Amino acid sequence: MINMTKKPIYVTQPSLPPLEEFIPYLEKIWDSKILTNGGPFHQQLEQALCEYLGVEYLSLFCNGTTALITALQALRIQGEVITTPYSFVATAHSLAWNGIKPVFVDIDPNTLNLDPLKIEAAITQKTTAIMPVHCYGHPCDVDAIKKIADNYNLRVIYDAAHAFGVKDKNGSILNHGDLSVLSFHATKVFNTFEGGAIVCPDAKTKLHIDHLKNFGFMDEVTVVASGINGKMNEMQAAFGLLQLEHIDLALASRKEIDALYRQQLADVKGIHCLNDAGETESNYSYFPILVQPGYPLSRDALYQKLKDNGIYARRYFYPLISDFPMYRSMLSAQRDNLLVASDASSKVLCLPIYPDLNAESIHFIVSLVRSGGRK
Ligand code: T4K
Repeated sequence: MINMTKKPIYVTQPSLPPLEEFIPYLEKIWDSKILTNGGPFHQQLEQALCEYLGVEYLSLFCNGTTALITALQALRIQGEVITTPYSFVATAHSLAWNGIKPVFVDIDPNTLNLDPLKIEAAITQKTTAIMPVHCYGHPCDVDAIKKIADNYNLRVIYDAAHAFGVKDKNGSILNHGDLSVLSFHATKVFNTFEGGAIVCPDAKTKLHIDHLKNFGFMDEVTVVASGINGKMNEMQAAFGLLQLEHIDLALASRKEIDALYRQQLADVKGIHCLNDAGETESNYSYFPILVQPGYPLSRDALYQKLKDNGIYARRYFYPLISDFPMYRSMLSAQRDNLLVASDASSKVLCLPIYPDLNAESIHFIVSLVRSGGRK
């Protein structure tokens, strides 16, 4: 079997609505000449997303990283923050940009999310918060994390960059913690080219965050905080509104791809498909497999084999954040503190998943994985 399309297949490809559907939005922007600073599309998207996601308040941002940095500012987090090494590097960088020391704690082998059983041992006098990640959109153990946070008077900021639309038995996963931060980057389930949002528990917090993302301006002449420029512009917001019209179809298509992979890889010795973490609604944002010892190829050999055949799977998350030069000398970054994360990081491979990935491509990818060591 060969890659019939001959086109490279990447780990993801953004969903784009038909271009002609975007033109009327652009015409409105051209007419109004309102390009940014909380314009009409920005307001509409905030409201539409609150309704769609099942959250009360949300503040849009230019990207997820600026939103994370601002979320930490909003809660005036300082000192040390407990976080996961098994994530995209922006999680720890957002702490570093605030002068906060990330303290890495190992992950749960089943969910690959921060392991609540290991959090308490890492708490010191300087700990002020926990920043867990709902990795691949699979929810963290939010109840256990809340218990620890309540006991030690810590704040919780969820990096929910992967968790658009995910629900648990109580509704949106984004309602947990003090704040949750989304990414709407091109590679995410819901994208606004670049973009992000902070989900806020109340109107007062949202107002504070709205000020912070606009230099701290409250009105024309009043600056109430040393804010930043984190605003989403009107073109991104308009695109988001259009994307929302197509999101249910996109999620349904992801669900089918996820099911197809699971079905066709179920009997492959040494390939473990990561399961959900008890969510009632998933977003199928990634398709991580763990390449175990029983498989004839190493993870990196399989990665290379796929690549040689035009399939660009990705090793999210390898290397661990704690292995990057700016973090690796920290005590908490040492490998013996992060055994589960190190193991997962050496075995994981995210297979391509996106709404337009066709059945033929999936069969091709599966055939390469199934054929293991064979050429
Ligand atoms: N927290 C977490 C847990 C995150 O995962 C992220 C971002 C953040 C925070 C920060 O949020 P943002 O500030 O980004 O909003 C990608 C994304 O750039 C990054 O947003 C994402 N996580 C991370 C997991 O993945 P790379 O370095 O893998 O991106 P790149 O450019 O290699 O893209 C992967 C593939 O996607 C490409 O091979 C082709 C395809 N692609 C990519 C882009 C950008 C397209 O088809 N079109 C595109 O426009 O980081």
